Amino acid sequence: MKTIREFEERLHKEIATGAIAGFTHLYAGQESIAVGVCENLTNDDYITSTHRGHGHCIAKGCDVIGMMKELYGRADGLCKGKGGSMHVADMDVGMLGANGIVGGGPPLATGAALAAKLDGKGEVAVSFGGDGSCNQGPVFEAMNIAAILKLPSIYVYENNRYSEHTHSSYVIASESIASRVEGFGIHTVKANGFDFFEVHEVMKELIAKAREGNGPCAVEFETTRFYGHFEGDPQNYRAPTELEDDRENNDCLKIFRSKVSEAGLLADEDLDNIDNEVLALIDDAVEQAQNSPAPTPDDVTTDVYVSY
Ligand SMILES: Cc1ncc(C[n+]2csc(CCOP(=O)(O)OP(=O)(O)O)c2C)c(N)n1
Ligand SMILES: [Mg+2]
Repeated sequence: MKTIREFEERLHKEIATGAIAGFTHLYAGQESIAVGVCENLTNDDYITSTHRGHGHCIAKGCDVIGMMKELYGRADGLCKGKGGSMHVADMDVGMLGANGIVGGGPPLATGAALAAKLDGKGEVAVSFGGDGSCNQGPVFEAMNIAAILKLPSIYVYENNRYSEHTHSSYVIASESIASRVEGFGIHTVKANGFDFFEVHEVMKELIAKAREGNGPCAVEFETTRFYGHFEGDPQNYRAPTELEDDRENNDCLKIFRSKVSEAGLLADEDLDNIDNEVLALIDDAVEQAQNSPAPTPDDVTTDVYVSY
């Protein structure tokens, strides 16, 4: 969670210098969801992600330095600098891709779940999606076929209140996302996404059920994003104290720290050591990314088609 937070906090600064090209959507504030989900998965399980995908990639095990290089568009980035923020992928760890198409992930995860079912080894596929993506038609088609075929797919909704600049209460025509998904006969849970332990427990049960062949399930997590929809968004659609309040009371890292400290699971010193290790890793990632080579003009025509 701390690695994701620092990756994003650092990007917030580096993007402002103009060093990173393209559109970037930061995941800070939502870390407990990516990590609480992916801690229950192995490299053989699949995830699909969104335009706000850095957290999902890191939680699934993508190399952080390779990711930073990718965002800088470098030739030795995780996708050779050809993907950038919205298209980070790493098949070796089951990360099937961040995705610029809102609602693009659930159909891909459903396909991966079909492959997993045919494989018969108990793998599952998880799609991450925002509140806005629940209004996309392909999402419903995917859920319907997953329910019909009893696929091991899990649809995770991160309801961070906004789709771009529009509040979810204004555009979601049902009591909740969860109640809508239930319409497909899919077992659905609503949970607190600010608390890593709650996310982890809820997902542990849902993923185990999917692995055992009980068909798809879904979960709607309440969460918040600490930055704008995209970097540069002035966020004048949010209430004046909303962000301060979230940083004070709904920060999943603060909640994690206070829970593990109160339970005597980790000492302050251990947590500080993790923080320092993460800061050093992110410093190293930025330095390496800044000093890595850019792709050459010849690289433009490679990786365009799959070679057989
Ligand atoms: C099919 C499609 N429609 C519209 C967009 C433009 N768009 C990009 S992000 C976004 C909002 C998505 O909101 P949500 O799903 O809640 O995710 P969040 O940004 O909150 O993480 C929209 C409408 C898009 N990328 N793809
Ligand atoms: Mg949203």
